[in-house]
Amino acid sequence: MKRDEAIPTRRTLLTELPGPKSQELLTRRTGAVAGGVSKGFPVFIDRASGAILVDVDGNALLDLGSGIAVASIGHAVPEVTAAISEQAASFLHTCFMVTPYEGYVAVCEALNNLVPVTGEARSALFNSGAEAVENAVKIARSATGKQAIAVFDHAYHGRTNLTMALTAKSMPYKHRFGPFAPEVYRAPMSYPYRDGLSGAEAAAAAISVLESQIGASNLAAVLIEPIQGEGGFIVPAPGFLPALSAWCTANEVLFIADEIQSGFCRTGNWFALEHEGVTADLVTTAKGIAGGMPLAAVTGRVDLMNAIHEGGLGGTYGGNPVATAAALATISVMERDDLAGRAASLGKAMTSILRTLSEDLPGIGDVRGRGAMIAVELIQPGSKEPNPAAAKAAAAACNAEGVIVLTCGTYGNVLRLLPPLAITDDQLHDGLTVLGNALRQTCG
Ligand code: PLZ
Repeated sequence: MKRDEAIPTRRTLLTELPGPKSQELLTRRTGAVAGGVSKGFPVFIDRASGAILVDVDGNALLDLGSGIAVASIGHAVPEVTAAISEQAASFLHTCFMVTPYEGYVAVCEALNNLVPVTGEARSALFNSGAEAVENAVKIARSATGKQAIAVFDHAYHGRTNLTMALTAKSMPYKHRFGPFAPEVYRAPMSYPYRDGLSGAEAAAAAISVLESQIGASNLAAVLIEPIQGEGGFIVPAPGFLPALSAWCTANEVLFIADEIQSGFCRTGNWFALEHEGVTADLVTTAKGIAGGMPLAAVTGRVDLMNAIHEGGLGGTYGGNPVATAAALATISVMERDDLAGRAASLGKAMTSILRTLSEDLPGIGDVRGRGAMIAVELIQPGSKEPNPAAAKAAAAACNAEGVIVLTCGTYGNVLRLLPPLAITDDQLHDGLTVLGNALRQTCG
């Protein structure tokens, strides 16, 4: 496809998937790329716009994954690509720690206004989600003088050594990669579909583990995804997050929210914590923040962020000028187009179609999520036994039709939808029709 040819707005397949050019590239990939990197769906992408990805064979695919919740404002948004080009033409890098520039400061100002932190906030910028989580833990330990960190069942916080310890699932993230960082403890997560507990009951169970197995005087912070992402789009029962955060405050334990997947308009609010009126001492963000450029942040209480000795936080590339320019453009598009509102209405449409479908399909155990972060959990009919084979088959059936959907979950039995918030109503309905057919074939 020529560069100047318009990208279609509808899903259009010209070949079987993957097509011949993608297959050639797959062969090259096998000869060049480490086998440990996930293969996903091997269609090689040439260009993209909005919610459409065009592959090297000219197939127009519908993206319901946003590169794992990154391209939330849509692919190749002109305001963002223009900001990137302009910054690239000015300068690419100085290292903020060596000679600073305005973009870094402006992103921190925006974050301090937007992120639900308790009281006045300060921010620091990094490259990846895992790096932000590592830094939040460093800040919490240094500011409190305590070492233990509590995380939850089904949690995902990254793949570096400390964040592997924080992540719950062994295969594929931790398998054979130990030993892991010490002073990490795991508490039960509120998982309404599986534990049947109210938010207050689930919080009491978690708090009892924190008190008996760690003790507040040893516990620097409780780290939690307000809606778990990789773990299965688990939305805790109402009241769970407020009860945990209240216990943290009462016991001088920091409450850290990992909003890396749930943040930046994804759930129908700027941040998922807002659904329960909770604020946090420290919040990690990444993914949707910069429209596709690698950028991450820790935003937190000014007294905590400023408790760290000068030089204690940083890195060569953190808050790179091009990434910060992209973030500022991304945030202004989110504000201008009320993408949080759009996420809420996409969520209503997805939930109502999937709930209707689940009435006919006993293999759908649960439909859940908030805003444009919606999932179906697949089970063996008549039980709650996870059915990962059905999730894999349904995702493969969608992929074969040119609709990108992702799976997740501790048991691998959850199909998740993370469409770009720029998706049109027609595109969403097309994607849900394909998904509905796939689910009918695989979990009837
Ligand atoms: N915290 C809540 O969702 C990244 C991981 C995909 P990085 N999730 C996608 C994979 O298989 O590696 C994530 C997250 C939450 C932290 C992270 C880590 O963010 O930018 O991938 O390091």
